Amino acid sequence: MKRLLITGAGGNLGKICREGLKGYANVIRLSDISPMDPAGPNEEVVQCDLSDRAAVIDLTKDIDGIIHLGGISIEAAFDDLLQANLAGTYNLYEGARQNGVKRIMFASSNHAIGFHKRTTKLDDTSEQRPDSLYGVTKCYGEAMASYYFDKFDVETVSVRIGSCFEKPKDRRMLSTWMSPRDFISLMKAIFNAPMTGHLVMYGVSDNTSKWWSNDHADFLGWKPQDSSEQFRAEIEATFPPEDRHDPAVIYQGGGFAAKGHFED
Ligand code: NAI
Ligand code: 15L
Repeated sequence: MKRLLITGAGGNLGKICREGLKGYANVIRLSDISPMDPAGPNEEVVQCDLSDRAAVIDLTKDIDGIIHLGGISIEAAFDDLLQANLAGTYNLYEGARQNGVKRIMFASSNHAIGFHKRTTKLDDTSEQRPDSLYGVTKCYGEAMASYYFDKFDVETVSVRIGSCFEKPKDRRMLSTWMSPRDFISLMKAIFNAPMTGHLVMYGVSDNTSKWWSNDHADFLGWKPQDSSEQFRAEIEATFPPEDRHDPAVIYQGGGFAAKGHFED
């Protein structure tokens, strides 16, 4: 990997990547709409709004691979999602096409499939069932990735990330948790793979309780090292047992599925 672009570099996963991928590429270009720490060795820092097409075309020049994390990461008003997640993702793919970028990691989300029940085991072929407008933007991103591969040969791994934080924050995350360490090893596996085409997979650690089977992890040769089990006793002592009639417990997307329309 010579030149890697990370969008959303100022956010939670962006900071994890900035630290965890130091030295992985000759140059890492870090971009966000918000100010970031100044560039260190082998880094470039470029503040850019993903909804500004001309700026994004410039941002993607002289780049081999992109980790696309930038955008709104929770449920939000449609007009905001429209700019950051819909226009932003289109602009990024156009930049990639025009500038010959070979491969993208698209940060999709479990909220693209969040209206499946927890009792249904999913795989990469399962139907998209978004649980929020935010989830709809992730389905759109996956479709954009598929289209840009089929028509223009820009490869993407769309990773339906579960919950990537230092540790699980509630009982649901015992199933959806992904450790930062596993996230970084997955980023390397994605860009080290000889070919990917467009593939969909789940970003989840080796938790005992999981709702997703992940054949494409094997294809990439990626094996998660961590498991949420180390946090189970603490989480179960902190949070009361779940009510199995609660929609936030029935559906994989949890609170995203249970909440009403954001703008009502
Ligand atoms: P975050 O909200 O901490 O980071 C997103 C970054 O994108 C922020 O720094 C924000 O300033 C930037 N951004 C927002 N609008 C922008 C725009 N118009 N132009 C440029 N930059 C913009 O989110 P986090 O947790 O780091 O997630 C990163 C990505 O991974 C997001 O796309 C999110 O949807 C996805 N994801 C994250 C999960 C997690 O567990 N952290 C789970 C599933 C998906
Ligand atoms: C996501 O897509 C969000 O970006 C993140 O903040 C968490 O809410 C995560 O899903 C989750 O489902 O835990």
